[in-house]
Amino acid sequence: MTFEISDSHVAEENARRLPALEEDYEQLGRLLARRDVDIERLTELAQAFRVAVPSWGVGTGGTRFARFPGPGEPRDIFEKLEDCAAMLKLVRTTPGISLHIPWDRPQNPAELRAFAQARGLFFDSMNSNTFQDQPDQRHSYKFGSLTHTDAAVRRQAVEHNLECLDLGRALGARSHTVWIGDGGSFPGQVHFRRALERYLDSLRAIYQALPAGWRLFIEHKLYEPAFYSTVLNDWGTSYYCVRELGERAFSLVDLGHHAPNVNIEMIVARLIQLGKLGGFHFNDSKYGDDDLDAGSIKPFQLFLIFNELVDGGLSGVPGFDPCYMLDQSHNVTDPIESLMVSATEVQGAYARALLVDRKALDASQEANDALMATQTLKAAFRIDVEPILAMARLQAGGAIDPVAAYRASGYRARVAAVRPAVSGAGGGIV
Ligand code: RM4
Ligand code: MN
Ligand code: MN
Repeated sequence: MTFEISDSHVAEENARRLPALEEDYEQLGRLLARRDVDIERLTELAQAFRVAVPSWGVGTGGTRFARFPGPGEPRDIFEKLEDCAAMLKLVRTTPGISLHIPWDRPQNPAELRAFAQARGLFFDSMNSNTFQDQPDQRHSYKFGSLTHTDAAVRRQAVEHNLECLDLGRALGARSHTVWIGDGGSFPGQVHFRRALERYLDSLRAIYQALPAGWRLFIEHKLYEPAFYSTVLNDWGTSYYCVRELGERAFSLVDLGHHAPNVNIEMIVARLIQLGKLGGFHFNDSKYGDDDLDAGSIKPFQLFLIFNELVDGGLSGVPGFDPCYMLDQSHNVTDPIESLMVSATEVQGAYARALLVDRKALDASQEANDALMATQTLKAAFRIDVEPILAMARLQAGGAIDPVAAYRASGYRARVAAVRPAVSGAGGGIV
């Protein structure tokens, strides 16, 4: 493998940073011991954390306004997997890949599966795309796909999802994620109730074809590309739909798909309580579905979400097994760097949520002590868990400082030399 970041490079990089890490880890260990927390145990839990990488996240960056291809961008799914392997080598938490079809449709799924396996990667979730027209497509999705008024268009959109299931089966995937752009841009354009009925009809056909052991995730979004109304607009509608569909259907929460200021951690708690939280698309945003790096704008919100997840996990809610995935688009950064930083941000939010003194929090809640309750959360949020994450990576064979090790490896320059610039490769536009 020409582009591999070698073990010796990682070891060399780590050797320089090890003394400082050991010092910081020891100091943090003492601080945590005073709170009755065993740092080794926390490191083990952080090490077991996993978050999947989106195949569309390593491709060409850009916004809907323009694309600015960077050097050495992957030209096909194999090169995307090479980039994912580089990431995995350094952060150790990202073996799972979410695959977008048709952007990354493999000609030969068995070959792609073997290629991934050889690099320690596997396919996690399949993602359908009926929000864009493809060149060879018979019916247009301009006025909708799974909810279109014309049964032939709906059928075509269902067929596409069935193809994703077939491909996913061959690739060894274990879930399917459906996000549609269907909705209306003008009042009156779409009959709200009939559109939702059509959505459910189409989803039922997809659900019935779900391979054994798979889960179906549906992703709500309040607006865009439809600007007035969307068919699957919020978590409540999503919850209704997954309940109608059956026990293998779950709601997926994309952090960018809510109105500004919506209390997402509370939505997470609701879905946990109702047994229908399927998973996440992590990203961050200031205004809309900005697809910025996880934890880059609202790290406290990310922590509060993980606070609910850890709490849900501890209370043994049946069927609680959320699937963590990143869903980002990178406009001004190297996608590999952004995805590595995002993976560690998410892992860090998890580690900090594990540090919440739950007994103290419960007691404050029962006693209506608002100040101490919120201080209990803040006390965990304020702890810098970086030494724990770095130690977890080191022990798993990764890099103490993934971005520094990546930059020093010269990976980007090496791939740029053999991957001539292409414009418009791979999705990430919505
Ligand atoms: C959408 C949504 C989907 C993702 C596409 C690329 O806004 O978040 O999850 O598949 O973007
Ligand atoms: Mn998403
Ligand atoms: Mn999105």
